Amino acid sequence: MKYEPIPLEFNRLPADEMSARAEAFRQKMERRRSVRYFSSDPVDRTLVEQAIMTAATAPNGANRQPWTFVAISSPEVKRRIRIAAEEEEKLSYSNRMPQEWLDALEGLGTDWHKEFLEHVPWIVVCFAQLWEPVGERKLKNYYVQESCGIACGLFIAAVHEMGLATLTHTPSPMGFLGDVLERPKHERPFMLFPVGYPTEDCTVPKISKKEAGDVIIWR
Ligand code: IYR
Repeated sequence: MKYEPIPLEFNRLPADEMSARAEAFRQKMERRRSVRYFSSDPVDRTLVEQAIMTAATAPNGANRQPWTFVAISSPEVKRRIRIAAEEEEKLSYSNRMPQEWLDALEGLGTDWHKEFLEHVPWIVVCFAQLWEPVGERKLKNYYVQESCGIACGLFIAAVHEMGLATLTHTPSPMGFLGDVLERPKHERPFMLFPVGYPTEDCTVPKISKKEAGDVIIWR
């Protein structure tokens, strides 16, 4: 595939505006929190579409865009997802997760209960396309994990920017999502996002993020 080169639309900004935008965006992203208590207040479908289509701008391997996003508002489907996710999580928390992992999560207060999957107005599931069927052939995709990871990061930022909340939820194993959502064999569930408003009395753990000195090495 040969793509025609076209001029890049790029405007250099004045230095002071660059600093101001960098600071403002960082402050905005620092206010993002993973939310586990969602209101059932409705959220317009167009907002969900905007967040997904922002995700779909992600840089990705060979521009194959190896993702499908399933956006769920059906109460019946949300209920099926909750039941299946809680079944898996119950087994994980009681049998499958080693003590070291349980210890790492202890302070965050998570457990197998996932009521939010039923209460929240939307669940969005990102599926990763490992390959694409082209007639009889399987066309391999590249850097699928990285591509979907970047897309999901942009999705999270978009949801935050529009004034909604989400959570990266990866019930493990999550093969049931392919069955419940009737996805084809070449798509694997990658990440699940409840999307909505936090409840009025929503709390979040008082965690902190690493300082620049602990994150960056300059050379
Ligand atoms: N998937 C489980 C466990 C879990 C694992 C990690 I790593 C977290 O940061 C949080 C939860 C659950 O959703 O409860």
